[in-house]
Amino acid sequence: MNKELIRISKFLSLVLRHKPETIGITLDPQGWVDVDVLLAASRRAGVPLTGEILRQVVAQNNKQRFALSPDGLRIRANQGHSVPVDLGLSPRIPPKHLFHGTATRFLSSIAEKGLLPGRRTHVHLSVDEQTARAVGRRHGTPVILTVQARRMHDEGFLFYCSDNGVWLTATVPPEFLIFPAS
Ligand code: HQG
Repeated sequence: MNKELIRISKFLSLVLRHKPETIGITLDPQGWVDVDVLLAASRRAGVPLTGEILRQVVAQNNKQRFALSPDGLRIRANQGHSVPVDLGLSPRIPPKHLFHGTATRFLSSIAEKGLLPGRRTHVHLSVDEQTARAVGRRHGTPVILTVQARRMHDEGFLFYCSDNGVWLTATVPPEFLIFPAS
């Protein structure tokens, strides 16, 4: 993605995940908004978005953050919301281990309270350590926590996998976390 598309992607993350009201749109309960409505509202807010640019961002986005409906008339974020939406995902059986990247400064709180979703609707987990490291680096010195996902599942916790491959769960109590040896 070039710089302009990255800028548009960040704008879309803001309005499709967190603050649709900043451009005067509302998401439906599943997180969708009409493409025409989004384009008009974006232009009114000074973001020169066209249908063609939108399709490029959806197609080229490095994490496939956004999805168009099959008829191409609606768009939503695949995950990462802070506004409550029902993505319609079915619970899935997770692999034995999933990974969460965080920053060292959060470790004592996480050891005490477990992983909490914060302002998002879910805790985000990845299947690979490399992704977790990149996520952790956004917050400071990265550290990778191993989540005993299958054990959690066997004890009744629900896991979902978003359309772009991010594993989601409500919280991870500390007893299911493996901390790296320090
Ligand atoms: C931490 C990006 C203290 C948690 C990424 C994280 C991801 C705690 C931070 C997606 C805690 C929340 C989400 C506790 C958790 N005490 N800190 N008890 N429990 N934390 O940004 O997982 O690029 O809301 O470890 O790739 O970093 O935007 O979550 O450090 O998939 O598409 O609180 O965002 O995706 O930070 O990132 P975030 P995240 P996009």
